[in-house]
Amino acid sequence: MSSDYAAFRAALQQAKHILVLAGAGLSAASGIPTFRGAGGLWRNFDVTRLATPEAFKESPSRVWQFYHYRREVARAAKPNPAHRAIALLSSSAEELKRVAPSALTFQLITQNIDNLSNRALPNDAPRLALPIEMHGNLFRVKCTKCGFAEMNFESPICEALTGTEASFKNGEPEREIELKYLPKCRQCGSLTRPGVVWFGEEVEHLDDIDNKVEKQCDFIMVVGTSSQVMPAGIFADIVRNNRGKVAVFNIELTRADKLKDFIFLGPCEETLVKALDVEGRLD
Ligand code: BV8
Ligand code: ZN
Repeated sequence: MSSDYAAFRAALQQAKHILVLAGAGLSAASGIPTFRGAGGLWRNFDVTRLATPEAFKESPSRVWQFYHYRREVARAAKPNPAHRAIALLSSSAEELKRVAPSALTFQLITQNIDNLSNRALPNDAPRLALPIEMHGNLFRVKCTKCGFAEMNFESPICEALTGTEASFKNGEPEREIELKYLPKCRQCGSLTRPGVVWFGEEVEHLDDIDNKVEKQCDFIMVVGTSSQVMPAGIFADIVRNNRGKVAVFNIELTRADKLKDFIFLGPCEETLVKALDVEGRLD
């Protein structure tokens, strides 16, 4: 196991199919609270009362207030240098060639729903540069009846949610919002839900991810994730079992890190930028 940047870069020169698996730590420097670390989101809120289909069924009002709060936090946040380093290699063939001359593919798979990796991309980025958002996106809404889904960046997404983020910020008792005032489907008028993957729901793009992780990847960077949530938590092990290289970028050691080839302990907004040798190249 090494934390030697030169050795990392030398190994990256040989890589053909590169994956980045990102978690909440990628967005920490942008002010988005992580889940399990100090001040973590789940520490303050009971995940089962908020991020499950049962929670939404029991109280769509409470769950919508939770996601409205997180939409507003994400909207006010900005991509940080780690988002921009990944976006650069995802969208610029020459930048990718410079650090990984043998690379045929470079793909971000993110567990984050904050939309910051999309915002870090240049406006004219090719479709292939887009991240695989395996847990969905805060700014997507999905109809509970007809399945219609679309991106919705309105702030607030509906009048009744105005100012409710304060109750999450200051721990005030949440409001009880009547169903008829919650966000509605533009197509059929039924109740919509946040377009995210809740616990107990299947993650998105699983076939594509399985193919990339199982059959192709020979080099994975695991950035800012505690690797506690499945199935994302086992991708690095799969790549390792297929004799691929694994590099971890985290501020602390997580489970089974000893299996990894490279560990860079520190804030990924610094370590990842240095490892990918893109300092000074992020506009
Ligand atoms: C599924 C969207 C099956 C919503 C999320 C037992 C009981 C019940 C269920 C299970 C169980 N065991 C396993 C499961 C399955 C469950 C699961 O894994 N549970 C865990 C908690 C045990 N998984 C699921 O339910 C998944 N679905 O299994 O479906 C199925 C199959 C077929 C058909 C139907 C169903 C779905 C999981 C998706 C859940 N949705 N998010 C929302 O966000 O509200 S998960 C949520 O956790 C976020 O997406 C988050 O990204 C993700 C993972 O957490 P991390 O990203 O790792 O964040 P964390 O805070 O933990 O760690 C941050 C890390 O960053 C830390 O290590 C920290 O040190 C580091 N860091 C901090 N700052 C920095 C940094 N690193 C570098 N630089 C920094 N600056
Ligand atoms: Zn509908």
